[in-house]
Formats: sequence, structure tokens, C-alpha cells
Amino acid sequence: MFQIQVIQGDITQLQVDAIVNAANESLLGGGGVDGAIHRAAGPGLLEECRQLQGCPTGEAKITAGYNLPCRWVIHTVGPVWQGGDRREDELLASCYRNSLKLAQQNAIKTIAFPSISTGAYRFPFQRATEIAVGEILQFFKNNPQTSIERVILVAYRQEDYHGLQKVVESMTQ
Ligand code: AR6
Repeated sequence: MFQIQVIQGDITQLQVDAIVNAANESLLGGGGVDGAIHRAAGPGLLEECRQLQGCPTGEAKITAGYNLPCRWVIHTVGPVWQGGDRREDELLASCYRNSLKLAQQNAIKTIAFPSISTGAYRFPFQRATEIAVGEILQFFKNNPQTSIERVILVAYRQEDYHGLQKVVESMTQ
């Protein structure tokens, strides 16, 4: 059995196998959750990221967690919201799908996601959350033997926590 859990807090503090980073195509760091992850992980993370030579939007790449409490960081690049008719929904869905796929390939049991694209990239929060939960449920349906036992959706802000919880409740009933 798998579990989807919603929590409020800082993703860099979590004791899980993997956290997901909402990165940009360079994979060389930035603001928001990306900046927080690089600060907490230390310079080793940036060094490993340089070797990866970027990541296209919608795809994901994995590194070690360095000074973070998690073993792995899965870097994915969400779409910049441009009004909704530039394949944003599809690209965001593929961020979740490809991150879960990488987690499974690395025998990961617990994975935490921030709300990809909903900060600097301006993707509408409710719409992004429905896509995230939909993809997670679809993944478990398609991969009943997966190593993944628990997916944690991390809200940074209080209002996002309540929004996330509502969507998870309504989609998992
Ligand atoms: N823990 C959990 N969630 C967080 C944290 C944290 N420590 N910090 C922020 N958030 P954003 P994006 C939430 O802007 O929209 C970067 O510069 C935040 O409240 O981090 O995908 C990259 O380098 C929001 O809900 O990522 C890219 O250039 C969510 O994380 C660009 O921003 C995502 O906000 C990516 O933009």
C-alpha cells in the first residue's frame, strides 16, 4: 500500500530517501526551493550538477544529497506558466512522472515534492496540485510493484498547505 501525505515546512529538513528540486534547465541553482536545496546541500551538489549538463523542461535527473538529510535529490524542471496553451499541463505532469520513475529505478521508498512551477514560474497553484496528485495516483496504478511507499507533498506556505490537503482529500476518496 502507498500513502500520499501533505505537510507544511521546509523540504530541505526532511528525513526521506529523496527530495525533488524545482530546478531550471541549467541545473546550476537559483532562488526559491532550488536555492534552499543548494545552500543546505553544500558545494558538492553544484559540482555534481555541472557534470549533468542541464535538463530539458519536463525531464528529471538524480544526484546525491551531500549535506542534506536525504540520500538523493531528484532535479526536475517545471514549465514557466505562459497562459496554459504552451503544453504547460503536459510538461508539469511529465515532471512528476519522470521524477517517480527515477525514484523507482533507484529503489527509493520515500520521496518529497515541492509544488513544482508554482513559485517563480507562476503556474496556478490549484491547477498544478490537481496535476501532481493525478500523476502520482496514475503512477501507483501503473506500477503496483513499485519501491515507493510514501509520497510527501510539501507546502511551504500555510495557505498552500490547506489547498494541497483539499485536493488530496477530494482526489483520493
Ligand atoms: N521547501 C519547500 N517548498 C519551498 C521552499 C522550501 N524550502 N522554498 C520555496 N518553496 P519555486 P518554480 C515553494 O519558485 O516555480 C528557481 O529560481 C514555493 O512556495 O522555488 O518551479 C529555479 O532555479 C513554491 O510553492 O520554483 C528556477 O529558475 C514552490 O516551492 C525557478 O525558480 C516552487 O517555487 C523555478 O520556479
